[in-house]
Amino acid sequence: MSVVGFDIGNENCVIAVVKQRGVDVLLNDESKRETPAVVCFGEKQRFLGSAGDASAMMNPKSTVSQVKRLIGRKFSEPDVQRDLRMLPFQTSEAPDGGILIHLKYLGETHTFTPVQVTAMLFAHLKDLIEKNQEMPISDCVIGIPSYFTDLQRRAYLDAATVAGLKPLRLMHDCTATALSYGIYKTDFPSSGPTYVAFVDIGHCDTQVTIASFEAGQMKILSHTFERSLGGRDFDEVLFGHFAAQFKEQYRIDVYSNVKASIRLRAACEKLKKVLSANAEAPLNIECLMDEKDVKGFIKREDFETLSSGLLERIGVPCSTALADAGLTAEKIHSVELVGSGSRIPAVGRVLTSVFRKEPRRTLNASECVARGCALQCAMLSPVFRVREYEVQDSIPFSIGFLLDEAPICTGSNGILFPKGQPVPSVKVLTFRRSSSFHLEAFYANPSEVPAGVSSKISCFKIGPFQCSHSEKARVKVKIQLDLNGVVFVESAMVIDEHGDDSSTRGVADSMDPMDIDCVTASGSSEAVADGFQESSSMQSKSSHASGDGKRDNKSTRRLEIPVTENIYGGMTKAELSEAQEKELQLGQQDRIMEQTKDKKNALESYVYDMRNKLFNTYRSFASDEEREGISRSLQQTEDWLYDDGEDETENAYTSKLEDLKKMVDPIENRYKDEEARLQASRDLLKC
Ligand code: ATP
Ligand code: K
Ligand code: MG
Repeated sequence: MSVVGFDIGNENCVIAVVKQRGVDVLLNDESKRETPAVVCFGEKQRFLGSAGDASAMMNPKSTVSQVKRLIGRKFSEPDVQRDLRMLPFQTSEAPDGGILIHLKYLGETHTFTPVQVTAMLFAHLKDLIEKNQEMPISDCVIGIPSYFTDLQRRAYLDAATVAGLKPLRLMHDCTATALSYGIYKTDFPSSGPTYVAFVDIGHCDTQVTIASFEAGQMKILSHTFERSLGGRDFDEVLFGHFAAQFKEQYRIDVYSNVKASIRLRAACEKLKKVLSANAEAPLNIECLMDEKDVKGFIKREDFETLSSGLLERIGVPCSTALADAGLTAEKIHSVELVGSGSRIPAVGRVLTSVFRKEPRRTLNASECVARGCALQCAMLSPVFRVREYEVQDSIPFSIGFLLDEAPICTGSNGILFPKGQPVPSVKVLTFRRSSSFHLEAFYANPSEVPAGVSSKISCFKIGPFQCSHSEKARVKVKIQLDLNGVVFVESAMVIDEHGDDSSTRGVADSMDPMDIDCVTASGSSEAVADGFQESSSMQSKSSHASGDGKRDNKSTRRLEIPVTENIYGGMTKAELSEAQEKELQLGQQDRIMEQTKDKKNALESYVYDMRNKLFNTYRSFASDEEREGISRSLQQTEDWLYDDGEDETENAYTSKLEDLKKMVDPIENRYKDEEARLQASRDLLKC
């Protein structure tokens, strides 16, 4: 059984696998440690990962990249619209407000959701691992940005499920990074916590996290982000610069030409990378547009001037992360810079000025997220034993609840899980109600969530139920913010009390006009109660705190009542299994095509191989007639391969091969018999 960590980036995916001796990053088919996050839909099959990237240019409109930008989001969000303008494939608004991707595949127009395309990437990575490890895998931990909304988290889980994976947890990218930093480090001072800032600059986003480390444990103090600021924005600066220059110099408008803009964008990304190591760099593209070759050149300092606005913006989430953690820059022991977008030298200068110390690059910038996820997976998996290490993560958004459309009475604006709340957490609310009611989860503070995100998360109908002994029943509702950072009503029950509860009820009613008895919180210890790890003392503590369980009076009966959830924009169970079915079909189609290619190659090499042998090794074992006949058939097969047989079924190639073999086998056998005879006589002589 393998345990696996995935980092699905906007540009690159990394797979880490835990082995007996540590964590390994898995190589893909091209022996690379990073696999492009690209799915290309061809005439006959899909091309995934590296193969997708290789076919992208031939088929730009049917190539999907940066799907992570789209998953779990609304088509109408201005940010989404901006991203879509840069992406060459066609999209439209789904009935639920989400995004649909339309493209040509198998010669027809097909429609896929971002969840489906993400599932394809997951399935591809799963395939790579299974081939490498020679066994099936399902348990995994997946890195996600801390700013992912509830819907995006659910969408990621759905995508993993469609691909046949079983995510043990979604883990914030920087928490995974912090884990891969902290768990190996044994020299933290015992005098108090060590504060470390992690800054991850990816292709599209920037995330900052401040973590506190002590021996055997780490705790996240703050997560901040700039969702739309990453390496790609630096490419765009160069792109804009050269597009304008070429317009003047060569009279070409790359914006008007899909292929030309894709090529210029790719060239600018390369140029940016060259500038990370060199003071200046050239840009040459042959036949970019209108049969014109273009040439350009830029100095690193000019690039930095052009990107000064972007560089400044990187400082913002850094300062906020300090403020949210309640720390000054002086308190930060070190700053760790990760994500390949951070390789731009000027980024280091910005961080130095915010944190008053030079950032370090202790971790492997492109692999630390996947490695941390793999470690977490090993910690959660019963199969592995990992050193005791406590990871306490938190969410960056305040989540509130509405009771039949009015904020529940918790002291502040209906907030049940404030920003910074540890994940996982459980809260138990007690309501006095006479009939079924609705609880609605919402983001309580619009300024915390990324711009354009709807505040509505999900709605839960509690009931129906009957109250037998009083006109209002006590209903206990258990609400989870789980390990994935997803919020939901876990269960609800009616507490049926016999006898003298009227006085307590009176008190509760008068204290609480919303008919809510109590709000009881428990931190990450609840997860222990829910069976993730050891520690039974915490379990009894939390059940005591929630006043739940056996402690109650003998005369109290509890009755579980139905909870119906409505996730705004999520997939239904039926849609999920339909997507699973579809993914299996697509995978099957790809496999058939791969096998067909293999069979065609086998036939082709047989033709060449036999032609060679027929006139050399086998020469004296065939009659002239036989040789001529076979030679003719080989030629006919070769001609067929380049003509009608260019694009045939697996069966067609197999049967052609069998036909040839029928002619050649007798000769091959004569040769083998003779070889055996010679060997036998050699052995005889030896004795
Ligand atoms: P995200 O985190 O946004 O989902 P990702 O994890 O795929 O994306 P990374 O692989 O961390 O992103 O970083 C990719 C970005 O890093 C790209 O924009 C790429 O151009 C940039 N990059 C890679 N190498 C260098 C370099 N040497 N100098 C500058 N930028 C680089
Ligand atoms: K990555
Ligand atoms: Mg990343």
